[in-house]
Amino acid sequence: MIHPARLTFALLLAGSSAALAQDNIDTDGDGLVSFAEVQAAYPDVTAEAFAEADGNGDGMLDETELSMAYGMGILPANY
Ligand SMILES: [Ca+2]
Ligand SMILES: [Ca+2]
Repeated sequence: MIHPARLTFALLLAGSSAALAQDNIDTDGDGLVSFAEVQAAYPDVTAEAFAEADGNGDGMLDETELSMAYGMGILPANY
């Protein structure tokens, strides 16, 4: 059985690595990742995949949407 504290630690690690990746993708540093910024990092990501990741449909990925995109495999987990 996995100790609950270890599981929490693993989740924290996963969260911080997603934040790091966001820093790399967010080239203009506004805290949101546009489709152009995603494509600069991942040329293979389509507009359809971006729209799928953009949960609230505002055309930008915030930290929550970005980590979901990684979790769902829309964006490559290992940047
Ligand atoms: Ca940006
Ligand atoms: Ca959004």
